[in-house]
Amino acid sequence: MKNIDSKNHVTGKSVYIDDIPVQIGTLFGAVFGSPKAHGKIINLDLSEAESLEGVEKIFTYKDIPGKNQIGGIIEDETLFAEDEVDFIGQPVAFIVAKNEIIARKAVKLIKIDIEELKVITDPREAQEKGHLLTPPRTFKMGDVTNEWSKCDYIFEGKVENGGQEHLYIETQGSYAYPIDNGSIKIHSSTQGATLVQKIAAQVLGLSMHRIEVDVARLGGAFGGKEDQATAYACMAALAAYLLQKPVKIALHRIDDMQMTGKRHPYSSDFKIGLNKDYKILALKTTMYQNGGAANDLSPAIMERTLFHSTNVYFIPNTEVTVYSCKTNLPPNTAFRGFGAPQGMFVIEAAIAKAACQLNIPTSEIQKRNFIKENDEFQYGQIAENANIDHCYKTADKTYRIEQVEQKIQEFNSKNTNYKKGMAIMPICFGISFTKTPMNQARALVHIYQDGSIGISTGAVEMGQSVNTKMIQVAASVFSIKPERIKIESTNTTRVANTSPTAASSGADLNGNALRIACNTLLERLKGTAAKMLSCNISELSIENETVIRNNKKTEILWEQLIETAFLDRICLTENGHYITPIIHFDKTKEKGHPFAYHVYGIAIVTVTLDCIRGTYEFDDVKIVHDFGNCMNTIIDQGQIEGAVVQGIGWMTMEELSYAKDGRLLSNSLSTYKVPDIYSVPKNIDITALKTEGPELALLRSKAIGEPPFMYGIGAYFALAKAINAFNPNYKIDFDAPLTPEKVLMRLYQK
Ligand code: LUZ
Ligand code: MOS
Repeated sequence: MKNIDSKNHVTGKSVYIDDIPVQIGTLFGAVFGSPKAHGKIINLDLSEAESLEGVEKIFTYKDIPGKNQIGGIIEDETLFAEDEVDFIGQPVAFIVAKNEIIARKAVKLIKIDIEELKVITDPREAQEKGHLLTPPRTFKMGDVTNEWSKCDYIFEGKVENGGQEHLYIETQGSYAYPIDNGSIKIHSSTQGATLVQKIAAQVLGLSMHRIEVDVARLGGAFGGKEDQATAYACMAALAAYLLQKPVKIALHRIDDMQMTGKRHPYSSDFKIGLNKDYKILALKTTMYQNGGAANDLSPAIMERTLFHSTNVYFIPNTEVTVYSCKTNLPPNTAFRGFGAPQGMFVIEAAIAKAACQLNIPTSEIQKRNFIKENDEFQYGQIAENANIDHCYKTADKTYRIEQVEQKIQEFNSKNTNYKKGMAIMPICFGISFTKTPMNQARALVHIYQDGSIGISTGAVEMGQSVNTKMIQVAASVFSIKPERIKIESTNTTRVANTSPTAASSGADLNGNALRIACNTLLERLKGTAAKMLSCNISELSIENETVIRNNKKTEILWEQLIETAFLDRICLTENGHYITPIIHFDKTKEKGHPFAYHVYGIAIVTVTLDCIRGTYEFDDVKIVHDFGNCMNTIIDQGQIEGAVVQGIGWMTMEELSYAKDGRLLSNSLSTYKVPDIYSVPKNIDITALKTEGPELALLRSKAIGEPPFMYGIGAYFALAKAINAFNPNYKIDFDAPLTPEKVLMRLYQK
């Protein structure tokens, strides 16, 4: 099945927040954000803005009837600043006006006096001064301290990775209006409908049942709307509630870029020890996460960094610590990979450094240390179906790694101004929310009298095609045409208490809830058919919209079956509830079995570098990926291609730049470069590893959203190799993104 929305997307018919036909009298909101990164608010003068013709009202924290608090994990973030501001763009006031132009004009008329305090943007500086968002956490296995003496080689180094702007095409926004009985309906561009419902209720001082949140689809999210859509939904809801009028907000790009958090930059130190057979014996890492001014999802992201800090390797002695540092930047947040890319970049850097110093190919270390069946991850989970060696061998057989290397060497020996480089990037990503209680979902299925079906789940469609997969699930359980099935919007009154659609597990969790609901209905329908045929349920199945009895077609077709069931007063509605079995984690020991399963894969990344200009083109990304039993090849290939390009962007182009005063300098697409059609690899080859897939994946089809992002990390190491081929003085260092400017400096560094 193709993505069911594809035609409407390309013809512009799909409706996003800003396209919802508005009610008469709808007002428009704009946010006044702090112009300073840190300070005490001495005076806020709204008078001039308030007197602007067309301004309805300006809201501040003083107007909040409930709690001025939107922190999701830890209550440390206000909706509107009270006496202090902690980052530039931090919402201080919300202007509601007759139209958007007036609202934006009024923003400029607000005057604020701020007594400035010291601005910190560097996580190490924050840590030194004791500015931490949460206490540090350490994952340990074996005994690092006593292992160093057994190592033949020890290498140390420092790693920097930048943040990343989500750049969802649809910016943050929401549309809220009063409905009956003092309730509020919110259309929000959020990954987490229930989170918006819960926090909006808290801000308004209402119970959750007074708030209905509806999500049709998002124009992209990538994690940027797991937590950070909430503030804008709350602002619109607050104004709608207090004014009893419809209120809409949709951020302009430049405001969205300045005000919202991004992927976390980290600064890290590593120490790695190997024996003379290149077995990694010990790894010690300390990472400083730049959390921004409030927790947001940083504690959970820190946790996933720890989980993935050994990537796909078995390292018997490890000690990894992450500090979550409080700085005066917008609170950084979820972004595809959720801390894992940062952890994986560090271990790959450590291995690359060792290989560089030992003058051997990086793959010689990588392949000797792949995790094997029944090895223990440093968090206690035992590796099952550990496919990475299988991936490597398949990649070698399919793509001939040695030949790729030889060709590169030949090219490099014949060319002086162009050099090629190659890197192998293996991945291992754990599937499940690391917070066990979040791994639950529900789905609601109505079969209508005419045999058509409406399904609702907690999953949010954000371009990843989860809706298409949901229809596939229902169609396959009932064995009916997908055209009979409609997927409804994600709505808190139909499916309650949802986890955000995140952690690559939207399809697994919601699809399994849906499968359970559909199976229950199917059994009921078979009961009706058994009555019609006076036979046993066990003789019956439905195939291609026809009731089958003992492998023979009967006269009973789907529509007739449904009509009969309805007249027989059979309930044609069902709710399914799914929880991921097995998983658990004990934070006091930092051990457990947090993941339903792992996704493995390997990418071979090659690049051609123009050594005069410092510019480069990625030639090939050749991938062997463990899809399990892939339920939709087109969709999953699309996810991999997008993820690879996004990963390459993070590693090589996308450079967030902040001034010392905390101002984001790269606040538009002219100063922040994302991959475009010219910078995507010339060729992305994807080979599916032949496996049957884990039972805990939806229809044995493994989660796809985040894991392939990490293939992009290979881009850094491929580029470093190419630089080294031109400039032998260049000793690999780790300072991502490796932009053309940085590449050029390294090409000619002495
Ligand atoms: N969000 C979350 C995530 O709340 N918990 C997670 O474990 C996670 N993992 C990946 C992406 N988003
Ligand atoms: Mo996410 S990074 O919202 O799965």
